[in-house]
Amino acid sequence: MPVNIHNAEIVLSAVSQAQYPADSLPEIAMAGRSNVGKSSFINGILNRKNLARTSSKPGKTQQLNFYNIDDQLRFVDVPGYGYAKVSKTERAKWGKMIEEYLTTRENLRAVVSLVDMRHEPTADDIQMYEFLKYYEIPVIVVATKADKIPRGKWNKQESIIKKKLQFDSTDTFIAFSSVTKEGVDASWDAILSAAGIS
Ligand SMILES: Nc1nc2c(ncn2[C@@H]2O[C@H](COP(=O)(O)OP(=O)(O)OP(=O)(O)O)[C@@H](O)[C@H]2O)c(=O)[nH]1
Ligand SMILES: [Mg+2]
Repeated sequence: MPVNIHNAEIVLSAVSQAQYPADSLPEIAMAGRSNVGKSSFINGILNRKNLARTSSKPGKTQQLNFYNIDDQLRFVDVPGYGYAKVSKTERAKWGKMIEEYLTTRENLRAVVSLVDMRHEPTADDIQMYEFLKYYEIPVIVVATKADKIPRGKWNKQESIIKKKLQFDSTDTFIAFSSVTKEGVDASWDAILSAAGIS
C-alpha cells in the first residue's frame, strides 16, 4: 500500500470555495444519498471507527469535510442528498455548495458515487450520475450495505443498478460493506489509480 492509512486526519470543513485547502493534492469526493454510508465508507477503508462522523439519522454531514490521507491525497465527505426533512432553502444551499465544488475544483480526480446495493438507484442517484458524466468526472460507483443481501443476489443487484444508471463501462463498480469490509481493497485500487498514486 503506497499510502499509510494510519496517517489520516480531518483538515477542515468548508461551505464555499474560499475555504477549500489551497494546495494541489489530488482529491476524491464521496457523494450519495443521505444515510447511504458515505462517512462509513471513509471510516471503513481507513480502518477507523469514527474519523468521519456517522449517524443512523440522515443529514449528519452538513459541510464539505476534507480529510488528509498521508499527505498524498484528500477525501472529501460531501453532505448527502435526497433527505426529505430539509427545507427548500437548505436544499438549494446544498445544491450550490456541491455543484460549486464538483464543477470548479481542479484537485478533483474522481467521485465515489455511493448507492444502496439493496435497492434500485433513486431519481437523485441517477441525476447525480448523469451530472458527473456530463462534467466528465471519473466515477467509482460503490454499492453499500452489501452485507444486508445474500451474496447469491449480488450479481443481479449489480446488473439492476448499472442498467438504471446507464452505467458507463469505463467507470468502476464495487460491492462494499463497512461491516464485513468487502470491497476495501478494490476501493483502494480504484481510488489510488484515479489519484495517480502507484
Ligand atoms: N449494515 C451496514 N450498515 C451500514 C453500512 N454503511 C453504513 N451503514 C449504516 O448506515 C447508517 C448511515 O451511515 P453514514 O455513514 O452515517 O451515512 P452518510 O451517507 O454519511 O449519511 P449523511 O452524512 O447523513 O449524508 C449508519 O447507521 C451506518 O452504520 C454497511 O456497509 N452495512
Ligand atoms: Mg455522512
